[in-house]
Amino acid sequence: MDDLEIRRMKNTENIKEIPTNRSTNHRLILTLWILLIVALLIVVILTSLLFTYYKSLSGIQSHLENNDKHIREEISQMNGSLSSDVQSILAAVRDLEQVQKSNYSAMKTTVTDLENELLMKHTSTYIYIAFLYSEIQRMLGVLGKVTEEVQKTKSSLNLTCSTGWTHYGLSCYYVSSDTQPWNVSKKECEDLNAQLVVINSEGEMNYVRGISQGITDIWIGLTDADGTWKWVDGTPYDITPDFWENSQPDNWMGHGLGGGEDCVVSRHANKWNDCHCSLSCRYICEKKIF
Ligand code: MBG
Ligand code: CA
Repeated sequence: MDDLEIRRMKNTENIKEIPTNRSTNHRLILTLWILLIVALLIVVILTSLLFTYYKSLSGIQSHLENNDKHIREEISQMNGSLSSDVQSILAAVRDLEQVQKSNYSAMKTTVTDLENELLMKHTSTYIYIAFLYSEIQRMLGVLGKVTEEVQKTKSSLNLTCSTGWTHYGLSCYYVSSDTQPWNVSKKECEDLNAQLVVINSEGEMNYVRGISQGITDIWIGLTDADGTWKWVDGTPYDITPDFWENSQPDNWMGHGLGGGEDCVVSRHANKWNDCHCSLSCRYICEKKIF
């Protein structure tokens, strides 16, 4: 290839290069425009976002401010009512203190009164006990003297029972060793300046039980020969206790001795039975000391 040809070729290439550069410039400018528009769009979007955010922030701020205001108002109201509550509580406490003070003073007065009353009662009780004690001492002295006198009188009156007789209360008692019908027994006692025993009390009956141990039937001074029960010394039957066996007295006639049963025995040193007066039994005489 010669030089000329080479030059031609180069020119041809240069002629081709010129339109290519122009298109590249166009493309560059277009790209720049696009970038500019995109940048503008981004700016617009960001601005609107910022604006929206700012709007919502101001809404929140105003809401918070409202809340704050509301809370402040409530706190102020609460402060007001709290202070009035505290005032009324303080007033109530003061009232209570007052009431307590007056109650305490009333109680103190009552306690003092009670103490005084108790003291007075104690003192009077003590005085009364001392008086009773001295009275008892005096009466014991009198009793000692009376006992002494009784002993003297007893020995001067010779209150002992004769031999063969035993003593209970103000009487002497004799338990016969022989057996007799009731009428004879009555007469035997009278001959001894005594009478068939008259039982005036449970104590005396117990004494009779004691001295008639082991004896089946022993006559006592009770009869209804004239139709009603009578003690031999005239003591009314209805003022003395009785000690009848079960189903007695029965005025039994089955004995075949004629009539019923009009005279009384103490049986087995325990209870009474009416028997036919003709039966022979041991008997108890009683002699009054006075
Ligand atoms: C007897 C009595 C008698 C009469 C009889 C009646 C078993 O006792 O001694 O007096 O009462 O009983 O059955
Ligand atoms: Ca009988």
